[in-house]
Amino acid sequence: MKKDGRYRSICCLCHCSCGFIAEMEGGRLKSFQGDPEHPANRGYLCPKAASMEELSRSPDRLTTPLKREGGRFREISWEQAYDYAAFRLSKILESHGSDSLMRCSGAPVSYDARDGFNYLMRLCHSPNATGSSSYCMVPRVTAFQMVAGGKPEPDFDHAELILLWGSNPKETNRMGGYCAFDGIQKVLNRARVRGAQIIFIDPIKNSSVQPGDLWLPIFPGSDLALALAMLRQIINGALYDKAFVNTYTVGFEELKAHVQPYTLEFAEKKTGIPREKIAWLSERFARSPAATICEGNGLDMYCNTVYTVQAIAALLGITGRIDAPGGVVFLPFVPQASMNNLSPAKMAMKYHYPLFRDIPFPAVKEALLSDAPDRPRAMIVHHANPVLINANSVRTRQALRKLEFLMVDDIFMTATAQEADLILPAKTGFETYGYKAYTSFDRCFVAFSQPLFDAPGQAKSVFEMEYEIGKRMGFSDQYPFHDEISWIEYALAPAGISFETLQKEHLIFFDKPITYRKYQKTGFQTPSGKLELYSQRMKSHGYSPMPVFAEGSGEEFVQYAQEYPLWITTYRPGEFVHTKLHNLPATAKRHPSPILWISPADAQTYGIQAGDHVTVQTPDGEGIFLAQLKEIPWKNLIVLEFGWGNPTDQGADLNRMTPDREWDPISGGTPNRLFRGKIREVARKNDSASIFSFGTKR
Ligand SMILES: Nc1nc2c(c(=O)[nH]1)N[C@H]1C(S)=C(S)[C@@H](COP(=O)(O)OP(=O)(O)OC[C@H]3O[C@@H](n4cnc5c(=O)[nH]c(N)nc54)[C@H](O)[C@@H]3O)O[C@H]1N2
Ligand SMILES: Nc1nc2c(c(=O)[nH]1)N[C@H]1C(S)=C(S)[C@@H](COP(=O)(O)OP(=O)(O)OC[C@H]3O[C@@H](n4cnc5c(=O)[nH]c(N)nc54)[C@H](O)[C@@H]3O)O[C@H]1N2
Ligand code: SF4
Ligand SMILES: [Mo]
Repeated sequence: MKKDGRYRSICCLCHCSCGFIAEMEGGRLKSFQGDPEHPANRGYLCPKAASMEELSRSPDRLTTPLKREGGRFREISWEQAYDYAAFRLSKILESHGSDSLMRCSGAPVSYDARDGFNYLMRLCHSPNATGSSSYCMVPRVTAFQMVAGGKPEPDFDHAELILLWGSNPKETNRMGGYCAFDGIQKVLNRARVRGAQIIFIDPIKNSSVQPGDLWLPIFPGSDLALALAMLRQIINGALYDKAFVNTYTVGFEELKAHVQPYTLEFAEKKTGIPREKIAWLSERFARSPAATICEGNGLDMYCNTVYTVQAIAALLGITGRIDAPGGVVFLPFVPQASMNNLSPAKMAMKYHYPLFRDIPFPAVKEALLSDAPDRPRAMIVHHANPVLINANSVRTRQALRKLEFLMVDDIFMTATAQEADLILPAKTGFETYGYKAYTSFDRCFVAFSQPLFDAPGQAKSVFEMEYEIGKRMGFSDQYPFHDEISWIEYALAPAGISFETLQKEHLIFFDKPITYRKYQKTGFQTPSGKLELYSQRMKSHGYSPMPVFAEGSGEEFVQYAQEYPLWITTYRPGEFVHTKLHNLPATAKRHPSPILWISPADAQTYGIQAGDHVTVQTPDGEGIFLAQLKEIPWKNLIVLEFGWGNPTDQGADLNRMTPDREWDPISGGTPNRLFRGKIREVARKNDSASIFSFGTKR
């Protein structure tokens, strides 16, 4: 039990890793506040932080290892669990080789999530990684890597024009976790006070839009048309940075010829943005003395994500804004030990997605369902919920059942854990030691996190589980850590930070000031050393070297248009993080059910009132959602909420309804954000209809 007193730590509920100060009394959390000295949030905490103690004390927590036996889970001891895991994994490796093992991880919200079971993969000679990367950030990183050799981050503090392109930082705080010194909320307000213009490119007026900002509504998944038309306007209007383009880019002439078909008329038709507005935006962006683009997750989860962001990177490129003040900048990072240093090129199945860092989960799924010879036979799911987060959860479940061994470590019984052969109960970041390294426009820094609460039951740190299983597989001499403290020591050794120093200092800053225009000395980290507006790398792997227009939803929608008149896109509410927190009283009270947003005009057409329970059907499945009216500038476009569907909540699993037949050819991401559907049933409170409850019909 924690002694009474004040403790500094970091919140592990989302990527932002905000600093907070807790006051503990009698082993309970007496009060907590944002840490005013922590540069990622400067005292700000979002409402989710109020769930930290509930998370630790939830009666839903997994408290003991569970083994599947005859279709049921049986409680077993840790010794039995370690022996069983080691035996199954060793056997499968022996029979099928190192490629038969795969690690599936979720969004790297904490470094426990990033690193757990990764060293074991290395010791098993398996670089096979899958998870949520095809939906989250990595497609964008891949696109920037092709053009610029890395992922630069927006220099908000020096920008005169900020395009928030598919990004909703008020709800998601996304940039707080990556690079905004003082936290994104303060950074954007600073920009507004300074007189910078903020433009949101977004299908809906998201909650980050403030009075004075401009919102440009765009049809979901059509951003590629906008970016291509902007490239054409800027190139044809000679508004690009000629000196920069001449010296530091390759492929400009090819790009110029390539974008000619992408006229304003074309873009207007695809995006719904009037042509004059697109012309204005192109000129406004090109002529701005310092313009930046913060591309968000709103661009991921379409069939055209990588090409879209490749076009956005080209926009930043031809206007000379990459690594320039007020543009997007390559930031230094705290050096850390890599857990799995095996070459991703060696991954089994890698040849299908040669430019992508991981193996896209949809591809893993198809390999399993088709009994492909290079499919994985054993999977370790760590800190992830692949059943609920991938398109078509029915087929995801079927695929996981094809594995010879599925091991899941989690804190709750999730939709994925239900499929496991072995479930290991994990400690949360509020119950273990941990750390986070941050980059920012001021300096990089590392923050310490420490246990506040006792873990429930027998829950353990993932690093202890990993070591104990590794030891039984014969790797004890090769492990550089055996618990979370030795893991921190190992991970931070390259930075010269010991556990003891970190514990004492809590925040350690690195004097690595950011620098601009590094390319003048070192070139860009691309094969040509220049910005690649024409990517030979993409061409050599059979892709188009320049972004070609493709529909965000893929092509199959044509087939369904008649029977399913609605377009559906999805959103995530600020109260939750993906499939997490729905079962905790504080969040559940504020947001008790999955929401459907519909425009007043469509609501009238379909006879829907706010508060109705609406069954929405797609070609793949259906779910029940609570109707709310919302300003949506398109006819027949509705918005559904993502994240429900665990056995611990009563909500509709949105990905029971999403299609997994088409995907982005480069990143493997399915169009989880754009698919066809129809209203099947509407129930009003006083109806006797049985659907006046939530849940997914299986
Ligand atoms: N349709 C649709 N699909 C989407 C999205 C969408 O917007 N719409 N969003 C996509 C995006 S951007 C992402 S990042 C993915 C998210 O994909 P995931 O990261 O796989 O989803 P999470 O719900 O965050 O799953 C994390 C799991 O870790 C568990 N967990 C929490 N804390 C701990 C801990 O301390 N230790 C361990 N071992 N486990 C813990 C949680 O209980 C949960 O089951 O979903 C993607 N899928
Ligand atoms: N509270 C909370 N915070 C989170 C998370 C969470 O689940 N909950 N998840 C974390 C994770 S893993 C991620 S990836 C980030 C995501 O954080 P962000 O990058 O901010 O992304 P989203 O909130 O998914 O979507 C941002 C905006 O994109 C818009 N959008 C949707 N489709 C399109 C489109 O086709 N074009 C354009 N231009 N815009 C579109 C949406 O309407 C939304 O307003 O948030 C992180 N922070
Ligand atoms: S933004 Fe994320 S890290 Fe910060 S307080 Fe909220 S949940 Fe915690
Ligand atoms: Mo994400």
